[in-house]
Amino acid sequence: AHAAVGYERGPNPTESILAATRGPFSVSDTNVSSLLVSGFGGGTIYYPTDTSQGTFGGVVIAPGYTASKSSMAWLAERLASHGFVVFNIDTITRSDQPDSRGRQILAAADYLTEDSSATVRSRLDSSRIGVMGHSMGGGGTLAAANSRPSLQAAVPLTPWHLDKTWGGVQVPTMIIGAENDSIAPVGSHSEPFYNSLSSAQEKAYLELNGASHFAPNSDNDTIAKYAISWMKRFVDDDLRYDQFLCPAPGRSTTIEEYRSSCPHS
Ligand code: 9J3
Ligand code: ZN
Repeated sequence: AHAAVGYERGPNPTESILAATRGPFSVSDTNVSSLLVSGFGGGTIYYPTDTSQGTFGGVVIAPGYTASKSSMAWLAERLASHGFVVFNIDTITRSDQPDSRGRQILAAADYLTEDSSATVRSRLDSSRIGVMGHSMGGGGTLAAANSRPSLQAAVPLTPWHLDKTWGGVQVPTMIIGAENDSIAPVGSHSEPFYNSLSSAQEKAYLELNGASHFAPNSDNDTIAKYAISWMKRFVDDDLRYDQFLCPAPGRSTTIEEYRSSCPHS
């Protein structure tokens, strides 16, 4: 046991809490119209209704090429139910490229912290923001982390980007790749991205066993468990989640391989 050192929210985590499709917090949501924002395409903010435990960290999620926010809604709501204010965004156009998606993630983070409703902002700790995205949105997640080192955590999901070198990223980053991804094959995307993270003190690479490029687009307990644990560990500094990250999990029916900087300091 240890004294609380971070921004712990919610009960002591267990495997079964993380495996459930909903976490311990009730969640409400509010839509942000694309017509009322600039720099990204609007979206849906999911937030815990609870106001009794203090503020929550924030997470911005971006979709992949041709996709809309609906493709990531399962994860946005699930993450919020563990105690995060989650902004699941649309991009300006569905064909925006990864670097543009990265700028849009940052514009959405700024909207969340500065311009969102009083209901949302009263629940948000604007100094603790993480970023996620799928495919080109995962490439955008790397780009966002590279350009804003003050972000607390990044989780690119089956990320796609033409740039294979991310040695400037200092943000704690967990890359989740899929073994059978033929659109962003791990050998030319996730694995070189992970191997290039020479400036990130805290990093992990999770490869989903037998999974496709589109694994992040529907309920996936492995993605949820590790993405939530990473956000809890680094957005909330919640050391209770170290047990799921270190020592690194071994190969299993759902995990092809896992590499990391364990132990996380
Ligand atoms: O799902 C993605 O964002 C895909 C990346 C992709 O289709 O790249 C080909 C141009
Ligand atoms: Zn591999």
